[in-house]
Amino acid sequence: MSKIVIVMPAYNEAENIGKMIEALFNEEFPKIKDTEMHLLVVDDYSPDKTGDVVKTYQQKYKNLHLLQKQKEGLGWAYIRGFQYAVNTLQADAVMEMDADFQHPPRFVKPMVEAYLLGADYCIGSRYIKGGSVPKEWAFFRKAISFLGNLFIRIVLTKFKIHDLTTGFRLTREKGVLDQIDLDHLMEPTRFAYKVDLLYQSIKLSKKTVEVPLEFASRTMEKSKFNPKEMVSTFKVAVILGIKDKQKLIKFGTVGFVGYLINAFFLNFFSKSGFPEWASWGLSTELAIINNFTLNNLWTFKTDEIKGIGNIVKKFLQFNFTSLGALLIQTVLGTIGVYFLGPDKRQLLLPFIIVFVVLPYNYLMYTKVIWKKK
Ligand SMILES: Nc1nc2c(ncn2[C@@H]2O[C@H](COP(=O)(O)OP(=O)(O)OP(=O)(O)O)[C@@H](O)[C@H]2O)c(=O)[nH]1
Ligand SMILES: [Mg+2]
Repeated sequence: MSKIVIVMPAYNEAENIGKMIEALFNEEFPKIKDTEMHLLVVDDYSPDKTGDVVKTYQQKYKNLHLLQKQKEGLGWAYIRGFQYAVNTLQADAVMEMDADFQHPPRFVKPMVEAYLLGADYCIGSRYIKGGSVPKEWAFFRKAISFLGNLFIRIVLTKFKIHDLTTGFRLTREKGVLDQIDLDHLMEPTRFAYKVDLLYQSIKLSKKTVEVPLEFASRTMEKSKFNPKEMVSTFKVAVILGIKDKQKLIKFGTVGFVGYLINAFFLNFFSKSGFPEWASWGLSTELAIINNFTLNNLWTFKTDEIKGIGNIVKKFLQFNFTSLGALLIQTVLGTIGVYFLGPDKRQLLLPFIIVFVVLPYNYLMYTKVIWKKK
């Protein structure tokens, strides 16, 4: 049976935490089948004695745990909670959930069900059908939340996921959480740690699902909506977005150098009286040699092919996959020149490269030649 630990940071939540514990243990957990549900409250020695409330309930519920530590901010509360849940409690999956009822307890069950159906990462989503943000929120706050999310979706090019800043999530330990270096997340003292964690989790997860979440407003106390948190969240998103595109940028640069070589020799060979097909074919092959070498040493440095035998083997394979590109360019180029005339030759080449050859190449390089082990 799977063991799921809900990690719940609570700072000065003495008024909420008792109600939350009762709602989970009395109402929600009994409805969840085929799992052992646990709750781990992470308290930073709250002055209002949140920890003491939890201790009282611990006598009643054996699956209720308390981790107390010094205050270091929201990210660290979750990180230390995850580590305790995995190392000490041996969790198969962890959930992130707030203590202030903004994540209503009734949404735990559908998340667990998605996990039991095979999801590695479940995202409680406010921006899919069935999900929502509080009606009480002012238009301004709704707009900030929606546009902020949209911005992060664009920066990270994660259009398939609708809610990238939600705090309600479930993560499988094996294959996802156990692959993440929790001690080195970006902005661990802040809310922004969520974006880094989400970005890494989506990458590792084979099956990510969004489950609707009706996000509630704070019931007990006034919200402390904070522009500093917002700025750091966007900063993390932008840094991750650039990192994410690094390979693509390098690949594009190598491709451009390849294009220059291609263009130079196409001109050279055709001026030297080579037949049309030979000029295209030869100049393309020279570009292929350039691309293999530069991509291996730079773009895919982390997966660099080493050793003469391996390099020869992979170079042959590279040529074989490039045969597709060679064919595409030679055929399209020859046909193009036939219809448009030789003066359009230099114009034709970049078109064929950008729209046909580059997408084909990137796919082949990442999925075949420099495929991750
Ligand atoms: N242990 C611990 N818990 C924290 C800390 N900061 C926040 N929390 C808890 O983490 C959860 C989320 O924090 P909130 O302050 O509600 O953050 P928020 O939901 O983004 O903002 P609000 O709109 O003000 O509710 C709550 O259960 C808090 O009690 C912290 O530094 N340490
Ligand atoms: Mg809150």
